Amino acid sequence: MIAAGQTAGARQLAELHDQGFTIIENFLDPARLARVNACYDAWLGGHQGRNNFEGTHTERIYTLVARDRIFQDIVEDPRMLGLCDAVFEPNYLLTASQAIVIGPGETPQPWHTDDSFYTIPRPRPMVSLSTIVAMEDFSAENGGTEVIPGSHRWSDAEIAGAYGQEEGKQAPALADRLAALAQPVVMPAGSCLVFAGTLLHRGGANGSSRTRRAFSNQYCQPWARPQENFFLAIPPERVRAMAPRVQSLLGYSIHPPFMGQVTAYHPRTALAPGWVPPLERDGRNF
Ligand SMILES: O=C(O)CCC(=O)C(=O)O
Repeated sequence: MIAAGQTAGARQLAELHDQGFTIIENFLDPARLARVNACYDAWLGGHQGRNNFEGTHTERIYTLVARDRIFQDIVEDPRMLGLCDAVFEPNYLLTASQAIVIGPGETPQPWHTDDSFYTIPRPRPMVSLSTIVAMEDFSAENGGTEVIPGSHRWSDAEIAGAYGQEEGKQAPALADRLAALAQPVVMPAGSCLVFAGTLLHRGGANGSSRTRRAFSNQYCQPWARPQENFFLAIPPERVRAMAPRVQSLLGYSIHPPFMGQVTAYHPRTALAPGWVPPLERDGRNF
């Protein structure tokens, strides 16, 4: 509900700070939903999860942003970048981009946060911001994401016993607390859940007879190391054809004064056709 005089973006930003998550309704219109579903139809059948975290009944498609133009358009959606602008320093980055398709019979993922590898003491501001876009209606039965509202404010001590533990393996008092607080995110297809990298969440169990299609784009501060190494994952010829904003999100940008430089040049220069790294130009080894 948007209060009088409040924009959707302002309401979402307030929710993000207050409860650790928010939802952008109608993030994908029917045309985009159809396009993404067509991509999934063509591509699924590849990378099966290898462990309880990836999900043994879950299929993932990594480096989604580079696989079709539609994902580049989605990554730079102004509603999402508006939230990133409000949370991060300029020149923020994409840190992950993947499809997550939870199959029937999947068990709940371990509770986790998405920026735990940035070992700055908690509670702290988020270093990353995650999205989960529902490609079909999310419910408590079909593996819809579950969140622990307010856990983005938990301390290291509070979160320690919850993090990464499989269902039933936490200390009983904590397991009870998590069970009491856990909230399934019920939202229609096309909605986008946005949450702080510091928020406890997990993919839910899928007790339905169908897969639960979704994808996750994640953004991080310009000084944080991204999870996916897009420089190696995406050939420069592909990056060259992308929009300047997407190139910047992939790391072809400078965080002033010189983070991201390539032998003292802007990384965008490395996208020029025929570019030779300065290191190799004069043929001298030194
Ligand atoms: O698929 C989901 O709903 C959540 C997945 C997730 O949190 C993850 O894989 O890090």
